[in-house]
Amino acid sequence: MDSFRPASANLFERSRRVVPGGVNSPVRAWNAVGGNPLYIARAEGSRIIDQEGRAYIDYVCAWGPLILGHAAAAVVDALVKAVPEGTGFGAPTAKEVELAELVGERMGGVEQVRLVNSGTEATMSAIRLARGYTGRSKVLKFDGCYHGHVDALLAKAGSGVESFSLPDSAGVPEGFTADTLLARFNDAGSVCGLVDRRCEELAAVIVEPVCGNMGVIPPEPGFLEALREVTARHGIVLIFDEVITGFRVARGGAQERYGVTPDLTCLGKVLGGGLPVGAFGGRRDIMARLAPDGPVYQAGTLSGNPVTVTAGLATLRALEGPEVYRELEEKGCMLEAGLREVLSRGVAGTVNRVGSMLTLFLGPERVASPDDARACDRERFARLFHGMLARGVYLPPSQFEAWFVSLAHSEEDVAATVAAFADWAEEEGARAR
Ligand code: HOZ
Repeated sequence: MDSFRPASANLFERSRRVVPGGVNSPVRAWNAVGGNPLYIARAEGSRIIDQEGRAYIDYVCAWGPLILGHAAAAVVDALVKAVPEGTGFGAPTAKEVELAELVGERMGGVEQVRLVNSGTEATMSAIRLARGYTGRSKVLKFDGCYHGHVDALLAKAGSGVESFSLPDSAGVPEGFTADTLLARFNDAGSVCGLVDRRCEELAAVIVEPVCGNMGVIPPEPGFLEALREVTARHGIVLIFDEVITGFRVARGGAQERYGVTPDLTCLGKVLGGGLPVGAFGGRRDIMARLAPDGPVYQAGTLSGNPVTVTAGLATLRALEGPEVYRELEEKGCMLEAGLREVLSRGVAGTVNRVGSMLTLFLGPERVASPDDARACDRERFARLFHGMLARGVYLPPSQFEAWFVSLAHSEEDVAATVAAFADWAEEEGARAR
């Protein structure tokens, strides 16, 4: 029993009796870092507050979508107004049209978009659509890129799969991944060769433009451009999974930041301001293959739910001006600089950052590939996680996840985080001596 957090420990014990592993998504069980997960009572701005009433500076931010921070007034006010008007109709609404227009206006390549309910649904549907559009069956994904728990994409996936060291998942018949080819992220030469050889079978190449589920790994210069060129040359659908990066790393997502336009884009929880939602969209001629206009079936009762769409509209409207992204960049930069300064005092590791998403890797001096990330010191990360928690900072409970800075994080929050890291590093150094 965790005597410091008995309320969370009690809930975890109760939960384990009625919920598999005690959680509704594996990484939340803290298996990668040990101990009992915090049970969150509420959250506000940059802070989550646990069942004991303790507040922590939060860098999970619901795994990315809370760019405005927790319980942002713009989102809460819109929801308070929308909920009494009805929580679901299973019929079209004006708001979903507005949201589709807004997404298209921000991401030039998204001429049409369809809402679904999660990032997993988005990638699953985008792949079916790519196959229906091209009449080909194979899909190429990258080692370490995670696209939700779609059967065909649970091959060498990152995120929770990596934390648990599962190469794959049980329950996925061989045939389901037989059409999935694997390539190395940031290795343009090998992927282009593979695509050239298998082009007649390949329907799609799917990639996280910034790898966010092996920790943050930015694309090397020219990598995304090479994917764009080789897929266009062979009529293969290039899919960007922007579930994490969309509207976070730039107003128009990673495709704007790196200047590479995919054929299809998958979006996730940010479109619902943190509520359950996803979307996929892209070129009109491809999207036209979807039912009811085309032969590729895809549907959902909760798709375009008026409450989630309301939260998404409020979030995107609040992320309007360039100053918003400047501020996110500055805060991310400040956190990176502070962490690096502490590393320079003799802690082995590095920081990868793209805008307001970053990962502190303990061990290697450079992480440019999932293999580099796998070489990290996971035990040390577990000590870091608990050391930071004890100092009031809540990190993702795995070395292989991204940290997210929101607009609600103040400079004082960032400075307190760096001070906590410095303090932990000193304690860790003393422990090693
Ligand atoms: N693997 C997800 C983040 N990359 C975790 C989602 C969750 O537990 O909510």
